[in-house]
Amino acid sequence: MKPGRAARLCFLLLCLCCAGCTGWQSAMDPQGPAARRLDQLFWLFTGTAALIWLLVMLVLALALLRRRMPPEAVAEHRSTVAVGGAVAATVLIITGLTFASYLATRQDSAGHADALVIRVRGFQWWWEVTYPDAAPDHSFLTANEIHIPVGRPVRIELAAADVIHSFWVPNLAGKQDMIPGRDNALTFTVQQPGIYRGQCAEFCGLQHAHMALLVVAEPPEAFERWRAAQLAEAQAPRTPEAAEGQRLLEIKACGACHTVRGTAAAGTLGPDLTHLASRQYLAAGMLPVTRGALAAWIADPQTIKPGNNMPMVSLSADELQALSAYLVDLK
Ligand code: HEC
Ligand SMILES: [Cu+2]
Repeated sequence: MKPGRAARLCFLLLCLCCAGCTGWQSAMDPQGPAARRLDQLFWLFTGTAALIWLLVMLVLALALLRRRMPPEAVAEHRSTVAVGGAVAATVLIITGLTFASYLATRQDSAGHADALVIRVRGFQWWWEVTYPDAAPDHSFLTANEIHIPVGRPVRIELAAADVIHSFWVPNLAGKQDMIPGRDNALTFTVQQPGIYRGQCAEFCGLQHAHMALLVVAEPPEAFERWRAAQLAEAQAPRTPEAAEGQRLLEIKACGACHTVRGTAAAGTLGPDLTHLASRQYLAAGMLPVTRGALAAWIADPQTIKPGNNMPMVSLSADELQALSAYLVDLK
């Protein structure tokens, strides 16, 4: 290996270790029973494999030390016993590990009577999040950021709009694929309030690496406040500039792809923008939600996230200012 490549490999390993230890998007820092079961499974597999490796090395070393062969008959008898024993041990160990992984993951797709149901649909390259409710005026849509109450099971129903994606929030649960035409689900409970980062885990095209999401786990009261705020229609413009922004959003192409509840914009090809500014990031983790970032994104989404499905809409500088003034107020 060339020294440059070795250095890069070391750097990568170091980064992985840091990410693992700090717990930022790490399966090694479980924050709920589902993730903890997987973490234990990981150590069970690693421990078993390490033990077997040590054992094999030991036997190999012994064999190398005792080079001189015993008489033929004895050797044959011994090796039959050894091979038979090794086969039996292999079958036992593999059966045990298979059973352990069944136990660890069987509850991931189980239903819970009191689970909070959230629907997540993968798009190239963002996440549509629906909070369904029996009363239609109590269900709402958002994108890329999922709020959940701590201590209550959450059932995420997964679907895909275009290609196969995979929902993965390493600190909270295992991966689950999102497959067009097939309904998958993932159930987990989070015990610690916090913000957990997730990532699409199935290569889904050009911007797969920029398809992140956040899970915000908060105390039940904070979650209910958030839900009530999301249910409301969009904040009405407070300045003439913002009012102009709303008008532009409705008459330009934006409204054909985006919904802002309470306005004429009702498209469904892009993220719902009704409470855009209540979220932390734009474009699935790419930019923070600030007025500057909004203007940059709208002015040229294809330079920031090449190949994504939002086209550049031709706008004057004033129009761009008005749109960003309007959007940054959609709390
Ligand atoms: C052809 C459909 C289409 C049109 C037209 C369109 N967008 Fe988008 N927009 C998208 C898609 C798709 C995304 C998600 C991109 C991604 O993250 O990969 C997006 C993302 C966004 C976001 C980030 C939202 C988030 O939660 O991450 C904003 C803000 C936005 N668009 C505003 C606008 C504005 C303003 C206009 C009009 C000038 C507009 N869009 C026109 C499809 C469109
Ligand atoms: Cu992907």
